[in-house]
Amino acid sequence: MKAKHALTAFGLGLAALGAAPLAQPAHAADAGVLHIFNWTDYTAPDLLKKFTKETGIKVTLDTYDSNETLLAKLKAGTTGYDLVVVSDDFVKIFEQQNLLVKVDAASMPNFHNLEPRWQKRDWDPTAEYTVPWQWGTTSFTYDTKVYPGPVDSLGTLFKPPAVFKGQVGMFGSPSEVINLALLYLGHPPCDTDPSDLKATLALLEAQKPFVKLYNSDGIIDRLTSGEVTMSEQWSGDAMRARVAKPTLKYVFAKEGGIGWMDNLAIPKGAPDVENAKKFINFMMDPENAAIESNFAGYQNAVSGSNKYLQPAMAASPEFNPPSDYKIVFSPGCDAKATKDFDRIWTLIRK
Ligand code: N2P
Repeated sequence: MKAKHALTAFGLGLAALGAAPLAQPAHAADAGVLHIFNWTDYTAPDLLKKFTKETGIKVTLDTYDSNETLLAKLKAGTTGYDLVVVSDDFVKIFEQQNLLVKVDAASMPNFHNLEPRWQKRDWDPTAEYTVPWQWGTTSFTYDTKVYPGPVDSLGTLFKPPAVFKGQVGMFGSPSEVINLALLYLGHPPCDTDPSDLKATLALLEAQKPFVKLYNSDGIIDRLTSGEVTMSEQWSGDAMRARVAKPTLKYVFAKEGGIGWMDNLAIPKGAPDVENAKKFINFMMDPENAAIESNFAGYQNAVSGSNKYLQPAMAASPEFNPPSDYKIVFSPGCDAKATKDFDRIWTLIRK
């Protein structure tokens, strides 16, 4: 899935393409333009405006809903994008499939601003291909007006009370739905044990009558409009939804939640690697990292950014998981687990 964003409100988007004929492939002729492909609802407009102001480089933005969608898109061939955002558990997969350009972030002027714990990340220990974008957790949100709770378990999402029949939103990606289901059942992410997977399939099959849709796009709107009353969700989006509709509550379940860090990377075939590197360096500036956190509601990895955070966001429960909350990062599924997950996904979605 890809959503084209009309950024013309602040002078970007298609206007950036100038007089380029519409039929022109990719973006080879767009000197002075940076083409970003990022997750849905995840790029602060002010950040792009500031980047353009400081560098003269115009920016276009398209979005996707999952790592799987991005992977399929890049595998299909050159996309014309200069920058993409890949989650920790998919970085190795993209690397192994030869889809990324080396960025050698450690040699960039702002690299020293990264918090030491994020300079060497398991999925890219020498920052050869990526730098951190944002990190957060995955759990779910429900409307306390519809169901007063209390809720302390992922069981409310996977075995919902009757009031949620046909009311639940789940993400649209196999890795994010199945790994959360595995966590609920007490199994590790990317599990390939046949009996664990059988139980996971049974759980998701039984949940289906409660599920209105599987779609990672547009969740904030669906929760605030009441189109769904419970949804799998990422923490920052949960905060934004709750600010708009205070009866919504993001759950820190006793089973834990999935942790993730998304990372900036340059896809092979990027028309303008130098512009992409400029943006990567720009993102390791504390003020810029904070602009993004303030928009999206997620933690960043840049030291010194805290003083620029909006106090209400920085103090929000979604931004500050309880200290005893179990946050499980997925190691990244191997080919066998990916195949098993795809099989389960096909059965659930049919
Ligand atoms: C926020 C997107 C979060 C992506 N709208 C989680 N990997």
